[in-house]
Amino acid sequence: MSLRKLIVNKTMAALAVLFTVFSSVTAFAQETAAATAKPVDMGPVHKSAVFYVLLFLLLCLFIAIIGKALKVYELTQETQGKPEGINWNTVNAVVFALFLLVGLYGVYWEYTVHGSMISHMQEAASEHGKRIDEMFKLTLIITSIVFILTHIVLFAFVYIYRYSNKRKAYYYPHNNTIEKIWTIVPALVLTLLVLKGFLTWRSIFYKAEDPNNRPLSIEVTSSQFLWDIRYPGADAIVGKRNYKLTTAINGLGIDFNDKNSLDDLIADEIVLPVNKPVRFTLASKDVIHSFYMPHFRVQLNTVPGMVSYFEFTPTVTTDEMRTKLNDPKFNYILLCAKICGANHFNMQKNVRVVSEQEYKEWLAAQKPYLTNDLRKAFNLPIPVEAAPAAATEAPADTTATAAKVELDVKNQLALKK
Ligand SMILES: [Cu+2]
Repeated sequence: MSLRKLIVNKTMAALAVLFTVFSSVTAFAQETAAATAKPVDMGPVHKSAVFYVLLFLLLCLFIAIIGKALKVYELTQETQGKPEGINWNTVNAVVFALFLLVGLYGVYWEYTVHGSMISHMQEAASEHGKRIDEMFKLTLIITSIVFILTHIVLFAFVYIYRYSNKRKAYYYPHNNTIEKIWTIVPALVLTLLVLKGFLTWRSIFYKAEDPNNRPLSIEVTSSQFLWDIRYPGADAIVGKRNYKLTTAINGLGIDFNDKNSLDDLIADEIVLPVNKPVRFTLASKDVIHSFYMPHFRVQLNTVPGMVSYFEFTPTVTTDEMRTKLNDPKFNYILLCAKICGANHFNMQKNVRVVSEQEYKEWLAAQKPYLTNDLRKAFNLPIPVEAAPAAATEAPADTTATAAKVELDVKNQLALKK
């Protein structure tokens, strides 16, 4: 009888705890309701880590209280001669079934809400982009079907075949036919996907050069946190570079002893003629960045110490895309897709795809890389109208790199005088 009394007391205690939690929650809710009348700045509270730690501890405490209350309820049942209590097998099975339903709704939500966010990306604006999109769609369709089916089977089995003392588990150790099916089918599907990926990759990176339609060459160099863009001049070739030639006035280390460098142009944006192949030469001055132009389905790392290439053909001009998307402010962009440092988000450049005629007009308006200071440093003749008197005293022979660096210093000193 005294035990029974104790249990009764425990139940009372559990009820008292539940009542306290309920009343404090209600009181808090009322306080918040009152606060809506007079707005309070909760910003600093929501930003502090302590707030979330406390919230987490409160949640743990809440779960622990519920657990204790249930345990007390079970003990009471037991002492009253009802040994069954809560059927945890059924509870688990129902939670699994709910998890499946919520999960499937999550998949639906992800596809519709986030799926519609890529509307600006719906059409690839390059030739190879269409092939990449096809692969992406095929992979997504196959994996979605497999994902949904396997998860329905997984959770439905847990629910349907939960423990019951009315039936006995069926012993089914091995079946060769099933083993064969679930080995061969995934192997075939994966072979198809990998082969398609391999062929797509080759078609993008191993193009046979067409002598009648040579790609336009553009060099892009990344550094923390900007892009340097170099266009070739009339010769259509960007000149050589050597990192040893890097100085304050020659940030890219361009070798102006190479004749191809002399007419190279500096640009502030990337402008591409439509339907003409373009070959980007990519390099980096400090860390690994990633050359990413999402609308053209172009992405390649720029790696310090090595040069990489990406060749593609833009097929839709900026104006056409603006009409298609019904967005007069639309612009293609170049981004850095590597978290390369604190101001990584700043690495953006405007990209414009225009007609051949517009491209030529734009190119004619770009400034040359070779400034008069650089001409002095490389001992090159300075155009008559701009030549200052001090530039003529540099010695003529400059074949060795060491001599060039020395000369550079000398010239800079001369300029300071
Ligand atoms: Cu970067």
